[in-house]
Amino acid sequence: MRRSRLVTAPFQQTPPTLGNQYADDRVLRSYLARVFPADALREIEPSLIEMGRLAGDELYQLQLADRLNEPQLTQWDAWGNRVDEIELTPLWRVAERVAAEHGVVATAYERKHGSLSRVHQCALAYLFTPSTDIYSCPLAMTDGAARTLLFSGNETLIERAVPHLTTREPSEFWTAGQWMTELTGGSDVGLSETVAKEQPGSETGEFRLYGRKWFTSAISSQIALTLARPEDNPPGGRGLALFYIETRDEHGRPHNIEINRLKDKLGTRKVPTAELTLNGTPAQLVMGTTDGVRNITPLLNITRLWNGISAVALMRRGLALAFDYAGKRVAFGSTLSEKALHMDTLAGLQAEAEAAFHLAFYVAELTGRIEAGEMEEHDAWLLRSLTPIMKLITAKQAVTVTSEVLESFGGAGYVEDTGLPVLLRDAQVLPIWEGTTNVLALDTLRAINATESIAPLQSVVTEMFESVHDSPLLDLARISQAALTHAQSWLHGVTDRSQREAGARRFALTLGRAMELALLIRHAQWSQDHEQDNLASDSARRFAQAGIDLIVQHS
Ligand code: MFK
Repeated sequence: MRRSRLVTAPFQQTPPTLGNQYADDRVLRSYLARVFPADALREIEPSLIEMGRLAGDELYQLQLADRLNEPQLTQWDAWGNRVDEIELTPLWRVAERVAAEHGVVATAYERKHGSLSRVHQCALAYLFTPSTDIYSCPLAMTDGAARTLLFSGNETLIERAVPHLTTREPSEFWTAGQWMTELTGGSDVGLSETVAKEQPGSETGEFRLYGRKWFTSAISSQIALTLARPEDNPPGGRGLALFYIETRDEHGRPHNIEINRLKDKLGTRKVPTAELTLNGTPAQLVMGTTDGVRNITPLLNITRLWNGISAVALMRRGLALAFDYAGKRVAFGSTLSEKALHMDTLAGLQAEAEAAFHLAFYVAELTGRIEAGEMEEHDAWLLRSLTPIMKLITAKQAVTVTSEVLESFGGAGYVEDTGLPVLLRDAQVLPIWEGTTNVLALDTLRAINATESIAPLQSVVTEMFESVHDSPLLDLARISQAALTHAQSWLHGVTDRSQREAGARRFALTLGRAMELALLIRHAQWSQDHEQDNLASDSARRFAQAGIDLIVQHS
């Protein structure tokens, strides 16, 4: 007699999935409902629903399938010719088309909704970014280059490049690089060694550039803005000039540019970041023969905004997956979503992400108001001071939150083919490029130094609290205000240069957390009043409990 074998179905874990990334995003939808007039929101919503669908479905599936692909550099062809061709990954090729068609850059320049078009564009970028493996990098620089060229008033270059940078037609779309970093430094750009030699007889500011660029992201771009020192100019940032380069000649070959190698990076591995030698690269002056560092700052400020939007986007993606998984994963007799500690942990991360979201989008609002000429009192000061603060704090939050998200999956979060580890690796670039935390903390001091006071920040925060009437929220408002008062007294009290510098990071982070809390409280009150929703209030409470004031005396 044959013995019957007991057959049990093997355990199978249901993986996390994503829905429509716009429809499922309480924070984004609630925020847009507050800042957009209802008719304008109705107009922009189809674009967000469509981007949310792509991000949660086709692009996400492509991203998972594309995991092992990386850009390839071919330096020589079979016949010994130097070609320096870059082959992008399949996902990036799709991302370029989708970005153009959906106006992920263009929306800000079409300005169909005045200053709020910048917010609309950032919402599209926020949805698009986590499913496209840092294609946000070339888009950020494209946006920054368009902004910088428009600001320069150089009509020849504006006419030549801006229509390409801001088009929705994929075949016409150009992206831009931002080539600043040299071997001498990523932060101290004034040390740049690239030399610019004026072409004899040139009347239109034509130069040839000679030097090495050490960390050039998205080398596949059609144009780049870069810095070089015209011969006989003095050292330092003032002696540099801002140049416009078209990277390929009429045959599609690099324009006297050698791509020495692609960088072997911890993350952002789909981004073709290269070391270059400029060997007589034709370049045109953008605005004057000096002050290159100052003249490129419009680009820096736009890419820093993108950095913040990318930070909140990566946090959102991690949390969307973690919350979904918590409903599917069973351990010790129940789903993780029924476990108080697991959900408490996720709620703490959600609070950080939500606070960061409001600061990043507030800087988008300020950027939009300045671009559209709809400035309110203090806006210019606020934008200059809050851009570095927002960039540095959201980047740090992204690293913390994505690290915790991986942990919330246990071992699966550490295994590459879940598609989870890349979140942390990509987040880790955010505090490094576009100015490290310390460089931006010092930039914050420089921005504030002119007035030696954070009074404009205190006054907008006071204004924000005028609409707050819920008693627990008012208690939280006092925490934000107390942190700002402390920061102001630190600024007045610490006059020693070295002590001030040593405390700059804690000062900037305190301003960032106080501002994030204030924005979260204002929104939470609105959400209580208009949506009868207390979730934002819960996040505000948790965020405040995690600590706002990080300044230690005598630092
Ligand atoms: C996901 C999206 C992310 C996008 C990815 C893009 C990938 C690209 C990869 C990269 O290229 S990363 C490299 C980026 N590099 C940096 O971000 C440089 C970091 N270093 C700094 O930011 C330094 O603070 C800085 C180079 C600006 C200091 O240079 P200097 O030579 O010491 O200049 P200085 O004297 O401080 O500033 C010159 C002028 O610019 C001053 O104005 P004035 O001439 O009127 O006095 C400054 O006030 C002004 N300025 C500096 N930073 C400014 C600014 N103005 C407005 N906004 C700012 N942020």
